[in-house]
Amino acid sequence: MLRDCTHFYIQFESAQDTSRMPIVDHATRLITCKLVYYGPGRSGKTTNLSYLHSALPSGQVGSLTSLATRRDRTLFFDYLPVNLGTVGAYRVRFQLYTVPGQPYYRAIRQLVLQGADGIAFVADSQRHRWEDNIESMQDLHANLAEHGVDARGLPMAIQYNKQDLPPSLSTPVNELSDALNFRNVPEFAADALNGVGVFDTLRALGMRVLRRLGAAEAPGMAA
Ligand SMILES: Nc1nc2c(ncn2[C@@H]2O[C@H](COP(=O)(O)OP(=O)(O)O)[C@@H](O)[C@H]2O)c(=O)[nH]1
Ligand SMILES: [Mg+2]
Repeated sequence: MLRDCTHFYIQFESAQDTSRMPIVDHATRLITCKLVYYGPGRSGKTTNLSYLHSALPSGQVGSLTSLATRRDRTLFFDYLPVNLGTVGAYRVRFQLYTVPGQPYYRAIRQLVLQGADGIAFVADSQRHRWEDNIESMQDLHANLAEHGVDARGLPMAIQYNKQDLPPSLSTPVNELSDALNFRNVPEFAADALNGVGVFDTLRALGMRVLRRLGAAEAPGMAA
């Protein structure tokens, strides 16, 4: 996973806008990036983290922490730390968070979003969730704006989850893309329950975040 990162070298000095940059600890040679899985309630954000937790070797992944409300199983957020290789002499750790998608948890989404280095937007491909996806994308942009963050500068990947469902129940990727991917960011069809598209989404987002950190492709090496 993210073995490609070795194809990058880092120019820390060139990093701009340090307020939102991943944490680079030169003493321990560790880069820590915060990635937030965003999207409407029940789109499959927790399922992404669960899959990563079960599929990655224990040396690469920590425990999956979930904070749930008492009355129902709605999650406040999930947290999963993942170590995915090295960039040059630096180890890279991604801290993955999910937000609760339900509209009334806006304050929690605001908190979880704080300091995010990248966003994985998990859309629910089920036809009846069309409006919820669009509302959640608008909510994301509004919440980022409240943090003073211009969404256009923030690395993002979009995942069209539940594409395993039959066409009668799910919207095709191209239609979802037209409605949601106006920034033309990396996008992936997914069936997170079975892991399809899960690593692709994380890898694409991770690469974007590391690039933004000041990483540049080493001459002559493929991305
Ligand atoms: N068919 C199908 N169901 C999924 C997929 N991903 C998640 N689900 C189901 O969707 C529901 C909500 O998933 P969850 O990860 O809890 O959503 P969250 O609210 O975004 O964290 C659960 O019942 C999952 O089993 C998928 O790719 N395909
Ligand atoms: Mg969840």
